[in-house]
Amino acid sequence: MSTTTQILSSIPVDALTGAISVPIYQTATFVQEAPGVNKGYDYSRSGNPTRAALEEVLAGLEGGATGLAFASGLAAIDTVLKLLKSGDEILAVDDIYGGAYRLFTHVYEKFGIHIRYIDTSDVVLVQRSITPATRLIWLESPTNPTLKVSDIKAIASLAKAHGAWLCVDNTFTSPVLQKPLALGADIVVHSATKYLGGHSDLIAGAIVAKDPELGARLKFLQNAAGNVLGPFDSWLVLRGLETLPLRVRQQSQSAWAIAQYLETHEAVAAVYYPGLTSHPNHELASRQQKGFGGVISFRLKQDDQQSATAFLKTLHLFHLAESLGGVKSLCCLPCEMTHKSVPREKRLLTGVTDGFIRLSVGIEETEDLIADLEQAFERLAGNGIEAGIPEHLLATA
Ligand code: P1T
Repeated sequence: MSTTTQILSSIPVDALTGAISVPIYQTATFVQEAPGVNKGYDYSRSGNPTRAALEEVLAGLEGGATGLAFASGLAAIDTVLKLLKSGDEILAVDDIYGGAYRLFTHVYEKFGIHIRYIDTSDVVLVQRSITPATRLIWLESPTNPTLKVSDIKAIASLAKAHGAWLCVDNTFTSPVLQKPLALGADIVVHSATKYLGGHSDLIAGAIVAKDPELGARLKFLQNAAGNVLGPFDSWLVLRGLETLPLRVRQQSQSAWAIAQYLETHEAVAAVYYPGLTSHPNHELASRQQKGFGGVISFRLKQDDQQSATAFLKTLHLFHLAESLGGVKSLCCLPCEMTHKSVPREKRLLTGVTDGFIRLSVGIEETEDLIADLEQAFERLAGNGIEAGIPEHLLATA
């Protein structure tokens, strides 16, 4: 069955009225017939029918036993970390979303959880880095923002052999392009703010656990701390999911064309996109993913913040904003925006320079997006001040 058919057929029709759109149960509580006697719901933190419909679809899409919907991607990540206890260790990918880095390092380190960031695209390094204290291996694949790809299947068997959980942040590919649980991961998390929601109009997160017992532990933690997604936002994500395969297909096609365009552009020093044969993990990505997604990163030859900022400010269709995966194209400067909480020296080690640019490709026509980039390159070439060349040098140039 295709993913589109799977999504559309698994969203339930309302049993009471036949409504084809899941009703929004905007309620805090549910009236009980007698204490403890209810119709399956007692209080919306513990469970809500609109959220439950979404959670069911998420579990199905990722191929897991339990789906859980959260108030944000970070709330979902936070809940996975609560599986750990003091003295446990996390091995995490070194190129990681800045907010996840902040949560790991600045919140969980102080509770005695040790985090080591390594290049997980190197399986041998992962193997060497596991210690008896390693309880969780954390991957983003592809990573945010350098689009590095790690071998989920190989790392899953290492994790299993050492009694650690493997959690994959599947935000960048969505279940349309990659199914980490089928490759052996134990947990998948999402910033549902991105592709799953798809319209940049909500903040949401998701967890899918492969195993029902682990799912029940995560559900307990979610309810205990109250990190839930509200009914209306649950409905918005459900509605977004209906077009997920169509959006991701268009975004991937455009991104591939744009990555090729950028790679041959004289003003570009490097392009990071797993769909390019020049990408170091291209072969693995082709095997592991059904497509390469809608995010591309690149560096200008003038690899400094001033030039990159000038370039970003001249784009019209790519809006300068944090986030990704929505129908409208976005662009950002990770060093000042999404990855500001990662120390500069750590960022530079993973290649995220001060002039490093990230694009999130939307569903606009491919040629219009390329034309937008082209005019920005022309302005960069034609205008030394905007390109960051100091005025006193321009005078002598
Ligand atoms: O923003 P939130 O819904 O809490 O999700 C956090 C998150 C988790 N994982 C990945 C891979 C992410 O990219 C994010 C959020 N990222 C951005 C806001 C961004 O622009 O990169």
